[in-house]
Amino acid sequence: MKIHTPIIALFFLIACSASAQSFPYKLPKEKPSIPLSTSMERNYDGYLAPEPKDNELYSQFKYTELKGLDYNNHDGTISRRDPSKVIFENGKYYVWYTYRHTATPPKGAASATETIPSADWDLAEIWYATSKDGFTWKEQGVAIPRPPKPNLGHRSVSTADILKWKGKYYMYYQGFSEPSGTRGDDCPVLMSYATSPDGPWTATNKIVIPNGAKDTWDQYSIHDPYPLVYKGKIYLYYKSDFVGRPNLVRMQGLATAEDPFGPFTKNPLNPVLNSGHETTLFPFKTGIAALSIRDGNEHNTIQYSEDGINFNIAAITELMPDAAGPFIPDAFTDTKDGRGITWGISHFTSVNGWDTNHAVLTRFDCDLSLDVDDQGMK
Ligand code: AAL
Repeated sequence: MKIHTPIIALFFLIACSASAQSFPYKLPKEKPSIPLSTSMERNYDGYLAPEPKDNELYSQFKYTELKGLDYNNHDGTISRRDPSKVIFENGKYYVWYTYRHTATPPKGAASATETIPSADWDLAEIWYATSKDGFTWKEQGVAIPRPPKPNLGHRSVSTADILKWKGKYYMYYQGFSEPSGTRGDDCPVLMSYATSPDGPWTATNKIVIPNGAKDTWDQYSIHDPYPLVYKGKIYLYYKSDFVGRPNLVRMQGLATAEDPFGPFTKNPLNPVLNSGHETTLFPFKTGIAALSIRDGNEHNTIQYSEDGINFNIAAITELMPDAAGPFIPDAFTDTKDGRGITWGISHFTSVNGWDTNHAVLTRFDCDLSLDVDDQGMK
């Protein structure tokens, strides 16, 4: 084959320029002006800091068993799960949670009776505990009981979260009027209010966040209500399930209100988070950060949005706290400089899914605070 000298020269030139354009040995901090692969473009243009240690929203999670709560030797008859945020009032920490104490562990919807639970959160009440140090807790008993039939929630009340607004306390929670699992995990959100975190709580016995219209993403369930105060309003995040079992796709929406009794307006861009299961969010700098924990393409991420609506992945992590209820000192202060979180209460379930026999509350610690350095020191 005859090769012309000018063609050889051209190959030589291309080879030289390619090696001149290779990535240098030391990874540049700024995006270098050379052609980049999609992956390296993302490394500079994406939302993630190049290294977790440089990323304020990166953390790993440490777990510590709580002291003071009895589980009947973990025989499945006592369960505590889905903790609320932790708040600090009257010189102590408070947490609310789903409490089930039944004669048997859950047996599925087909076997459910007035006394046999279908699911771990069936035949449950909302109980609370207090603590001086966040490790040893004293169970205080029921905060919100199941109301008598035919009130909404007479079958089970579960998965509560707390709002403090103008000096009063508002509890949002799931209210089941049939055993969970009968069709799906269907329920609306109810609300009770009190002038003290110790109660007594008054139930409104009304749906406060209604299900979506037929054929919309949140038509069947509104789960995991999670209120924060942001931009002068109540920003209440929630989870719903597309389609229905066995093909649930879980995403999270936002509903806002100017009054704890509502009306709540669902955000037109819902769902605002395409992943996660239970809701865990907190004010961070001028925006809102979210833990996207168990389900979806973006599970195991920590996300950030400047407006509480448009979230981007800020960090990828692992072993995240299920159903985390963090202690958020500025959850209700309408801060414009959110400081983040360092600990909270989450749960471990004995088996994932409907078959969960029982769940236990645990403490988690993390470094998602702007007030601690990488070693967790102030
Ligand atoms: C939890 C939460 C809701 C569901 C069930 C109990 O993890 O998402 O509360 O209804 O599972």
